[in-house]
Amino acid sequence: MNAISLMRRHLKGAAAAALIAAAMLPMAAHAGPTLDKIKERGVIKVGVGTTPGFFTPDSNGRWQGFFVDFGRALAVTVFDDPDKVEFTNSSPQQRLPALQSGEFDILLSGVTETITRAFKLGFHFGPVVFYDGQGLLVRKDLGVAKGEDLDGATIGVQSGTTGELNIADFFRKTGKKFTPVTIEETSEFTKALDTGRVDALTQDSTDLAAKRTQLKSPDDYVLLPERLSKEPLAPAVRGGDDQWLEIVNWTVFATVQAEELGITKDNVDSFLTSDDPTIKRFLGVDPSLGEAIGLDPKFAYHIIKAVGNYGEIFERNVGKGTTLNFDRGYNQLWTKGGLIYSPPFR
Ligand SMILES: N[C@@H](CCC(=O)N[C@@H](CS)C(=O)NCC(=O)O)C(=O)O
Repeated sequence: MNAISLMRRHLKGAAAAALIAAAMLPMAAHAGPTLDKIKERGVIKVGVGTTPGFFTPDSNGRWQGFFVDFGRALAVTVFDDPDKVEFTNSSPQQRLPALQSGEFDILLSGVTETITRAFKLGFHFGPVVFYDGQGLLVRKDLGVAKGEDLDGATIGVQSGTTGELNIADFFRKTGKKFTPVTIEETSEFTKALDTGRVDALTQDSTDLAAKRTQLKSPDDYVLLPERLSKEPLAPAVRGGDDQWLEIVNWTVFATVQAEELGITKDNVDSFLTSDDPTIKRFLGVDPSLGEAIGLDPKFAYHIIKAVGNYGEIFERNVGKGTTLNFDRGYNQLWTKGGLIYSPPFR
């Protein structure tokens, strides 16, 4: 028996009719505290790192990068303006407490979604935007081919990252010894390899690939192919504000759905006259979706127009033809063998 027929059985007349009517109303979209605060302030505050390709200011001081583009997409969803967003660098150690204390509305800084961060620390995560894994960047002259060969090595790890526990687990599991050097500052972390203070660095593999390009002699170092962990990197928000979390979720999904539909920054306008009901709903030509969720019905259209689809964001910042030259790998669409997937826009 469903909830409505149960209500009918136990309540009579007008009371039942009123309750049933209320149960069938769509959920009213009311503003949560984060969105209220953002609207009052006029800008979204985003905590980021400083890795080229992912988040880095250009020569004019304007932030660029893979995660930065999702911040701009969020600003489009909220303000229809990709510039109403303020990016601030914060170390991995500092950024979760800073999010908790309200200094940021969101972290787009390569935060790994873990159960400890969800339950013990009370954070919520949006969709995984980048599937990564922990790697090892080692001095070539050590002649090592895999992690286990680093027996007795000194390894740098950034404090406050998942890397700390992962590397300890790895050596415990393999029964080998290592000396950890825990470093908070990102510049010191990279320098530790340059100066020979450590034999290797461990961190998300994409971050290491980017940091390798910043070393004095990148060719003296190699990123081992092995991955020590799963690092699903996702937007992180404070727990307890469902509305803000859903805005983050559907902003990311809009970029994925666009790629799946073949909609790009350049061709999006040509889709406005499509007869396909899925495309009409997605782009807000049919406004019913936007009305139901309390957002501009054309929010997905504006996002694609401003930053492009997921694949464009990936390729522009870290893909083929960029310094990082990453393959899509797991970050390919599910229709092409990857893990990137959007729930339906309906
Ligand atoms: N994913 C790991 C590591 C996070 C992390 O350190 N991310 C990199 C970027 S992917 C970073 O912030 N590096 C330091 C920086 O960019 O300043 C975690 O959540 O603990």
